[in-house]
Amino acid sequence: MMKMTFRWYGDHDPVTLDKIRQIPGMYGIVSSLHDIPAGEVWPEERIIEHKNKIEAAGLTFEVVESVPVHESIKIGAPDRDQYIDNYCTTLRRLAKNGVKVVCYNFMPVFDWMRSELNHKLPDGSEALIYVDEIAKTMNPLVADISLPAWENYDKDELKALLTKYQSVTEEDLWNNLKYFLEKVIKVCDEVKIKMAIHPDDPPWSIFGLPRIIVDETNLDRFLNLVPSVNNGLTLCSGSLGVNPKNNIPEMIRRYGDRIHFMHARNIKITGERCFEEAAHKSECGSLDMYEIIRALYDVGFDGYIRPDHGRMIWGETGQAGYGLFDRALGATYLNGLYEAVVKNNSEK
Ligand code: CS2
Ligand code: MN
Repeated sequence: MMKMTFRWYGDHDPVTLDKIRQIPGMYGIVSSLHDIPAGEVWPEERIIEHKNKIEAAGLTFEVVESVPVHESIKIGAPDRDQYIDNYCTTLRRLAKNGVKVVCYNFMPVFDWMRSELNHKLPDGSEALIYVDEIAKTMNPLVADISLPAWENYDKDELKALLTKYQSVTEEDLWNNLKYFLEKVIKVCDEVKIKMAIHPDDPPWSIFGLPRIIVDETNLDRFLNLVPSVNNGLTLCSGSLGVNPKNNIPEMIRRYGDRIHFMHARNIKITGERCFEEAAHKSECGSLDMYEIIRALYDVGFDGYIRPDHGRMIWGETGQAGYGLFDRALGATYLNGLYEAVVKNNSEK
């Protein structure tokens, strides 16, 4: 049985726990301690406080998205061991307090990237879009751009960081990821935490920085870096799916029990390296959401799933991609597909 979850950004999130609990079929919350800088150990009392708040709303706290990876680890800098130790300490504390899955990513400097955050669609809703031509002209060192998933670096810090990356190749990034995983997965095997890497979004290089978690060839390579089941995936349909060569249902069938967390969202490919974030329903975008849910059912997926970015609808304002309404519609739609697939199979 898959477990439906919803991302919550903490006390400052206008989408409150009280609202989230009213979405039918909601099992739990996916969350993080966003004020703690990457690389620092999470204080145990903060973890407990977070868990208690979520449980008081009748929800579970079994998935963290994300424990961010310090840039020194990705760069392979001499101080990385300290940050890896800190990461492991956080994992131990999370496991002790009931967390089962930890989502993270290995994208240099920037998390997900879009060229426009509130693009008006014909129906009046607003969506995040990506147009490669425009993205290529954006320069985070000059322009005043910052996206919700980005760390808040000032321009000097950013410049220093990008300079450090100048000599980091894709192969270096692979080596640094392996080095990180070899230490971290050992701890996960001991404390029973499943690590779930989030694919790069979009799955190609941006701002000249290497990106490696992008397609099937590289996901195969990733899973072989450390063969433990605890070295697994967050399969984000929207991130991988903007490359038409990535067949999401096929990937689900291929990776099966290495998928611990599913981000299910639709996207509409509008050109070469161009896409819009569509409503979740299959006919609204380029992905067949029914086939995605059917593949999850067929591989016996019993992990966590969440709707991913939503559009802004019904006049809602708030954090781009993370309003209540469209994501709630998404959760309900995914639950509906799942119920249909389950019933279809039990009638046979
Ligand atoms: C998320 C990512 O908002 C999103 O699209 O899917 O920001 C995700 O949380 C991180 O990449 C995971 O580390
Ligand atoms: Mn995602």
